Amino acid sequence: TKPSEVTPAILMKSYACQRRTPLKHHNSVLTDALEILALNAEFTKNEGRSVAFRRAASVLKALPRGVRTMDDLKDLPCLGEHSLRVIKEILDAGTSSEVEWTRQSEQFQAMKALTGVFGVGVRTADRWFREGLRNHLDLIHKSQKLNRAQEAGVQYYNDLNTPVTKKEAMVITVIVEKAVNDVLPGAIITLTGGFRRGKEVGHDVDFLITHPDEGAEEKLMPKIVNWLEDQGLLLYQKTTRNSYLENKDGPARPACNMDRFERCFSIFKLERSKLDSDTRIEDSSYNSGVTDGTQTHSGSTWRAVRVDLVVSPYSQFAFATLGWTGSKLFERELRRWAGQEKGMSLSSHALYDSKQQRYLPANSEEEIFTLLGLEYIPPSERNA
Ligand code: 8DG
Ligand code: MN
Ligand code: MN
Repeated sequence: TKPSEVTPAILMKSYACQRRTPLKHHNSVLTDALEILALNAEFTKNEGRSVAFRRAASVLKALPRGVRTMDDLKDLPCLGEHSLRVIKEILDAGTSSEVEWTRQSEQFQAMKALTGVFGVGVRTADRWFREGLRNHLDLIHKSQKLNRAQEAGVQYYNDLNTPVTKKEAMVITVIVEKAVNDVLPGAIITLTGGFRRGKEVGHDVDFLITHPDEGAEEKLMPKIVNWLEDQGLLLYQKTTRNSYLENKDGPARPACNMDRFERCFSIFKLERSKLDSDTRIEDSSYNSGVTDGTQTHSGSTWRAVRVDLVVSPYSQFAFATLGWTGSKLFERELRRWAGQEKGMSLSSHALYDSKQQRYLPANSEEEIFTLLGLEYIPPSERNA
């Protein structure tokens, strides 16, 4: 081989937050496979294994070209023995027997179907699976006892499993902006989550709300919820009040990535007439009425959409924005970087420096990256 034909080695940093990961990449056959195994590990409560597969997939997403031979993977971080074995099988044979077996397995399919119901987590799904339930219809037919969230999850199952389009997200943004500005003029509304990262579709629409006057945002959520409810825009909502206290909670990293902001997990009733006629989906599955007993309404004038609303004090807004933009792996890696490499602890509320024993304030995401000693990665490249 002439020197000019040698592909240059790729310098791949080992933390996802040190890398740029675009939405569209060149290795989706491989990453889809690894993410099936990650999901299955999650379903079987094997968190370590799940993260390992997700990190491996994420490295492949950051590659500038498609992997064709095992040689292309030389010197790449985060690729464990198991992931390499799966990749090799796919490169050699087109598919991985382990992935295909997993995909077909009764447990995987049932767990996927059951956790696909709003309000159902892995723990509940696992219990139901062991009780013989296999999908959302079994929840109705076997008259399973459900909480309020799960009731809504079953009722709006089809809509909630229909991806939310960017168009729909924009319509909901206009509604949320109107609601928030009506109850608190001067408030700032930011679209976060996958849509901020440039995704074309999402499973929900995420918003972060703040106000430049610190304190003005207190108890804001019930007012927003009342406004929305008065307009008949909410099919379901559960509001949780702010429980963050800097001194009480201390710098310790929370056990899970749940933060303590005032928040509302909701289901919006989105009028289809609010969408432009050219984007109207004429598909008959789109709210076409009762087909399997889960949707109680008929006709196609509206659909259910999951919306997450979060209210942050202005002083925590940069941290909240960074924390709610995702991706989930990117967030996880940011926290791991902060802890393991910087002796700091990062949350959606604050950054604490353990050496200096003080909080490091920041007014923008850029400042937080700088405080962490990281190159700034824009939202569209946080699709780790
Ligand atoms: P998607 O909705 O299109 O599927 O993707 P997403 O927007 O990236 O996922 P998401 O589940 O809506 O989560 C958005 C971000 O919010 C994610 O990076 C993690 C962050 N987040 C927190 N706290 C919490 C929390 O308590 N629950 C959830 N689900 N997400 C949280 O910072
Ligand atoms: Mn989202
Ligand atoms: Mn969300």
